[in-house]
Amino acid sequence: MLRTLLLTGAAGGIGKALRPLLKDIAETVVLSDIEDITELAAHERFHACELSDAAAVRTLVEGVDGIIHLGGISVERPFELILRGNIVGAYNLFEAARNTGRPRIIFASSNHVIGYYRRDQNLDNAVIPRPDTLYGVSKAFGENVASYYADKFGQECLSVRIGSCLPEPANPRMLATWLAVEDFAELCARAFAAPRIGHTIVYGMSANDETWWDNRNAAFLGWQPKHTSAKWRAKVLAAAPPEDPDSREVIFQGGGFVNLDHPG
Ligand code: NAI
Ligand code: 15L
Repeated sequence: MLRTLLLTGAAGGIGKALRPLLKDIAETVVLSDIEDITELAAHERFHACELSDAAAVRTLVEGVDGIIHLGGISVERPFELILRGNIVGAYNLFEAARNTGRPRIIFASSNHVIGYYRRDQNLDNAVIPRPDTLYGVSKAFGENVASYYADKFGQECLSVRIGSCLPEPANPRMLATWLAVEDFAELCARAFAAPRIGHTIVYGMSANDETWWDNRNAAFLGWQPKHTSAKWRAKVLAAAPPEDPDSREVIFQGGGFVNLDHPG
């Protein structure tokens, strides 16, 4: 059990769903975001912080024993926003951790780091990135910062290439990419409890019937997802229009992100 866990991006979709599950991981959870969070459980407190403000991030990180870093831009946006939230933000967080006792970090990376691989390719965690968006590029930057800080300073980190962490899969693609928040919480618990993680990359998906991803190189974590998208299969397929197998969003792992306009 950690004494104090920091959760950035706590006002977002995953943050809200994850909060109740964190009381099994830490005695106190510090919630952080640029949006205010006013309703707090007994074990939670709130600390507003803009991730691009290095001094503020340093103060935020001081004294915590572990970090789940969800904060930042979570979809494709103009570069200035991505630069602030995901690139400067990730750098500030790792720099603050390095200078304040090196609390272990779980970094919310994304499947959009590898979105330009095809769905008929099975990927392990050693493949080179093929980002599908500037957003994916920024997540690859975060993974690289994590790798550098692990090698140079011994700052440990689990980069989780999250698939689709929503209450339930919303389209046929998500039958492969869906991650139950309970499985994510269990992964975080394993990462904090493991004797050593260095910098490890893991794909964040539940025990779905289809998958394009192979987590064998991270098997030492002992993470075995318990949930599956299979229970929504019939509902998802009934609601979805027929898929065109020749469309780019069906060919590539990143789905609709590969069709987004470049925001330049
Ligand atoms: P979200 O967009 O709902 O939440 C992100 C939170 O970060 C928001 O509450 C926002 O206010 C905060 N934030 C944004 N810019 C900030 C800044 N400059 N300083 C401080 N806080 C800032 O995203 P969601 O869905 O909860 O995802 C959480 C993380 O997981 C994100 O980093 C996202 O990229 C990643 N992820 C999520 C996936 C999903 O399926 N939901 C899939 C892959 C990755
Ligand atoms: C992500 O990285 C996004 O944050 C989220 O909004 C989903 O679209 C997810 O990937 C996905 O690929 O389904």
